[in-house]
Formats: sequence, structure tokens, C-alpha cells
Amino acid sequence: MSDAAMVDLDRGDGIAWLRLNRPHRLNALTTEMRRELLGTLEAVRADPPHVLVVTGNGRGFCAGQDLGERLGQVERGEEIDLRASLVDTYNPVIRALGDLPCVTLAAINGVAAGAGIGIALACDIAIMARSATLALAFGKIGLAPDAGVSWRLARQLGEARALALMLSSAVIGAEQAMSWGLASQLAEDDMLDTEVVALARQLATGSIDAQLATRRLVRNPSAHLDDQLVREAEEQGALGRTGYFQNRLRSFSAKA
Ligand code: LHQ
Repeated sequence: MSDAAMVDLDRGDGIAWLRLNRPHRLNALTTEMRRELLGTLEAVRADPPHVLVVTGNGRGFCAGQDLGERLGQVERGEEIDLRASLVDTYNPVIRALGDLPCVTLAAINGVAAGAGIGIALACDIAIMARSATLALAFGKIGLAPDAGVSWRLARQLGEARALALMLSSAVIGAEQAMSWGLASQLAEDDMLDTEVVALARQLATGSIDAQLATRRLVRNPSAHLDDQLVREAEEQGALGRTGYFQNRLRSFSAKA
């Protein structure tokens, strides 16, 4: 498998598709694959599309850490340093995804487990196929949630519900994920790509400056309303000077 790309990047007109590509392992992440993913995200940052779609090849989105790789280390008597894995590759992937200068859209085509959930939730928008699931698999193998999952679920679902789900290694179905706001759109399995393309095209007509400002305000809110009001005013001040805003004003008044 080492010669084949484990992460594919297809660039189109304003929309790029990043596909995790170890389908026979439900796109479980090896160290080499995480490095490849980081390199791909750097390439996207250097030459960003308007919208990046993140998805998985085959029937899974991403099954989290490749357990075979870890078992190999255990059996060879090697030291297991999960902290180093997180610091060196997982955390940079989550940070890079959350900070790309493009809108990111997770097309959750199948199971997202463990750190795979972290990748999905690091994207700005998640669309889930009806048969897809979020498997909080960490506890089953004696680990705690990582890749930002503990933070995001507690923030999104509230501490009590998030803790109960994580402690019981729950599997969250797509309809449940939708009703809890973890995904914002549900697609029939065979319509996922079509709906993703439609949304991506619509997003690509928007102002990227406004979209990135919106992400900054929502993803990293201030603790106090007064501080957020100041930040909103600063962001809006900059957006008011963009050509996009000024052109929209012109076309609005031309219609009137
Ligand atoms: C896999 C995997 C996998 C390898 C399916 N690895 N092969 C951890 C450690 C280090 C640092 C940082 O952070 C983390 C965070 C984590 O990500 S912890 C969570 C790790 N992931 C898991 O524990 C998930 C393990 N997989 C499963 O529980 C199931 O496979 C799920 C629920 C994902 C899917 O179940 P099924 O749809 O029934 O598929 P399957 O189990 O038959 O899997 C298909 C194949 O994929 C199979 O291989 P095979 O050769 O038998 O066809 C699996 O062995 C392989 N696979 N996940 N993580």
C-alpha cells in the first residue's frame, strides 16, 4: 500500500475533493497516512479552493487510528507513545483543517470512528449519508476521546449528554446526529455526492472573506458578549471594504 496515495486531492473549478484512501481499512489512519494528510492540507493552504470537501473512499469515512499499526508496535515490544502521535500529527491535522482559508465540508459517507469523528467535526459543515454513523470507539479500547472530540461534543451536546455518550462508547446514527446538530444535512446514500456538489457550488458563489470571518466568530467566540460585539464590528469593518460587498450593493441598487 505504500506506493498508492493514501490521501487523494482532486481540484476542480473552485471546489476540491480530499479523499481518504485506505478503503480496505475504512480509511483508518496510519502514521504515514497522517503525514500525507498534513502535506495535502499544506498544499490546500498554499493554493486554496473556495470549498474543500473531505470524504472517504469506499464504505467508510475514517475509522480513526489504525489499530493494526499499534498492535504491531505492541507485539514488537516497542514503546507506545500516544501523546507524541497526538502532538506530532493528529493535533496538527485538526488545527490545519480548522484554519484553512477555504470553506470545509465533511461528506460523511460511512462510519467515522474515534479520531475520524474529530476530522469530520473539524470541518465547517457536515453532511451525513443516511447509513453513516459516528462511533465513539475510544472507550472500547481503553482510551479517552482525542482529536478535539471531547471539546466539540461537550460544546455541542452539553457536558452531561456528551459524557454519557463517550463513557458508553455510543454509536450515533445519522438522524440522531442531525437532530443534535452534529451534522447539518442528511442525504440518502446514493445522493450524498450530488447534494454535496450542490451545496459546495452554492457556497462557492459566496464571499470567502465573509465566510472565513463567520467561521472565526462562531468557532472561537468570546466569553463575553461585549467582546464579541467588538470583534463583530472589526470583522464587519473589513468586510465593508471588500469588492464583493461593494459589488453586491451596486447590483442590489441596479435591480431596484
Ligand atoms: C480497521 C480499523 C481500524 C485498522 C476497521 N484500524 N483496521 C488512538 C490511538 C492513538 C493516538 C490517537 O488517537 C487515537 C484515537 C482513535 O482513533 S481510537 C479509535 C480507533 N478506532 C477504532 O477503535 C475503530 C475500530 N473499528 C471498528 O470498531 C469497526 O471496524 C467499525 C465500527 C469502525 C466498523 O465496523 P464494520 O462496519 O463492521 O467493519 P469491520 O469491522 O468489518 O471493518 C472492515 C475492515 O476494516 C476490517 O478489516 P478486514 O480485513 O477484516 O476486512 C477491519 O479490521 C478494518 N478496520 N477499523 N481502526
